[in-house]
Amino acid sequence: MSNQVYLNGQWVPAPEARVSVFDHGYLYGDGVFEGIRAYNGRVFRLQEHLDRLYRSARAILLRVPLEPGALTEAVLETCRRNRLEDGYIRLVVSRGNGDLGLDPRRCGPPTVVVIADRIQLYPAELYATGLRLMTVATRRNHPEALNPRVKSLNYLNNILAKIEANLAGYPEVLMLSHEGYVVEGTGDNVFIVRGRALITPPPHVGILEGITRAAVMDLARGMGLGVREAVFTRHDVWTADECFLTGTAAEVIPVVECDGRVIGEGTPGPVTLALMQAYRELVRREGTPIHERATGAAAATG
Ligand code: PXG
Repeated sequence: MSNQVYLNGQWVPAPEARVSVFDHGYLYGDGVFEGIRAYNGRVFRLQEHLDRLYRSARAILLRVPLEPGALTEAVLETCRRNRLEDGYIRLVVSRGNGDLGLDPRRCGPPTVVVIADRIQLYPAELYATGLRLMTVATRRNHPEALNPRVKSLNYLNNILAKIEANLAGYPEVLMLSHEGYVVEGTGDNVFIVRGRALITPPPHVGILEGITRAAVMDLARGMGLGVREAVFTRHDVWTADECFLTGTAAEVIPVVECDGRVIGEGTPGPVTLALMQAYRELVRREGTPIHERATGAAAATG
């Protein structure tokens, strides 16, 4: 049976899940999305992902045509119909069908899509050896142009950075803000470690407020580590004790080199390893159950 995709209130087989070429999501990248993980029959931080989707939509004056309860159910039902217990969920809301002009007032109802599928992971050995990164010339969007806090369908900025990564033979890269501060990867947040403290860029400098980032900050505080949001430069990455990236797809992944400079000992450090482990335990413990559990066994939502 082919994958069942939620499209505007109905589930349709993947090959028939089509949107119009007049959809402003297609014509202009006019819309918002979320990438969500399911682990062990539970959707991790579903509420936080939906909250971020509604915030992104609000920022671009896009009305999500479903209430949060109905959208939650659409996500869970898409998982059930695809027998998804572990995998990746893509939620997309675009401006809908319009004409060839830019004016969003000419668009029909927004298009809502939920896809539940397998996940493409980084190779396991990268978690053991750590990533080698470089910084790229393509700057992250200026927050007063397209704010990176909006998880919009317009990822061209990040795709250009990814192309630089591909051309240079790197699996991921670090992007800088227009002012030259380190902000994030193309699809991950960045942390540096100094002693027993984590430092990660603050939202206002122009980052996506990652759900994984927030979870890792909480875990770190629970482990007695310092956690600080502050701007930093490439120099701070090169001279950090440790560095790692966080994201729904990547989880917590060590970084051992940046721009040819070896970070710390050149192997994943103790703080990073502890957080990787704590995060793996967290995702298996928490989440919104995909199936109702008759026993009501203590499955925390979140
Ligand atoms: N920054 C950016 C720019 C992102 O797109 C993150 C940080 C991490 O956020 P979460 O909430 O996932 O912890 C993201 C999310 C991919 C892919 O295929 C990754 C994202 C989005 C779409 C695709 O790697 N990243």
